[in-house]
Amino acid sequence: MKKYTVLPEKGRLLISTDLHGNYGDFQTLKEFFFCQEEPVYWVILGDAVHGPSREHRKKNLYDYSDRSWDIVSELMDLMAKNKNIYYVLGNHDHGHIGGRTTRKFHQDEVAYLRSSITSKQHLEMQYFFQNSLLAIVVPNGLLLTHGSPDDTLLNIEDLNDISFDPKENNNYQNEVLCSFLSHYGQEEQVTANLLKRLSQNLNLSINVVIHGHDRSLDGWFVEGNNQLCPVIFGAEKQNKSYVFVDLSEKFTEVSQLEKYIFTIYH
Ligand SMILES: [Mn+2]
Repeated sequence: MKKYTVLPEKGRLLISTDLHGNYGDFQTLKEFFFCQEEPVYWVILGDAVHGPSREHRKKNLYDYSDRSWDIVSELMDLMAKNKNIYYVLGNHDHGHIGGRTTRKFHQDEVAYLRSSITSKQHLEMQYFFQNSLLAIVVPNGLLLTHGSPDDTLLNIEDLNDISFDPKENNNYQNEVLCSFLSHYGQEEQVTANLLKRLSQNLNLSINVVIHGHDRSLDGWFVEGNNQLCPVIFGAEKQNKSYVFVDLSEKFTEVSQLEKYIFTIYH
């Protein structure tokens, strides 16, 4: 099944990362997206689900109620109507379709969410995650992923043979899956190796990884001079950030992206 796609070369692109059940942030992004002129695309880089428990809500950064299901349910509706919205799987999402369960806010976040919705809703959620992607290539020079992958992947076409169920994969496929879903910032040379290989595969010049999976109170950070992580979940409210770029502008280095990082609440 298709696990990556290549976006068009014209229009604009909104890139947002981890929501972790924060419906207010989702709503704000949605309003921004739907007031843009066409053509406009929206890539959501995973971990829509798993919000704070009651106990964690006492802490400032996590003062919102967990509306994981509402977000997934609405995304399913939006994506059925609008083919310009793309969802990339995160490691928290993966827990619902064969990946390892996560324990950030609950002992077993997968079991907790499953028990808080009906079995029909959970099946719909699993179907949604099963049909999500591992990576999106933007011809203007970007690779969009949840984690920041290492250079294990030998050919971008190999992504399409990977199953989200680790039991169906060989060791190489599981290493790639793990690196796309769960790895943090890479050394510059490791990311450069991966991007060089993918550029050759695709006959494009891909120079920067934009990923989620990590947090920063400041709202975004750069690693290895070729990776950018815009942060919503785990950023101070006034710093929560997304990226909004023109698909016709080429990006050869991460610093060119800085002027396209915007705060959600401005
Ligand atoms: Mn994650």
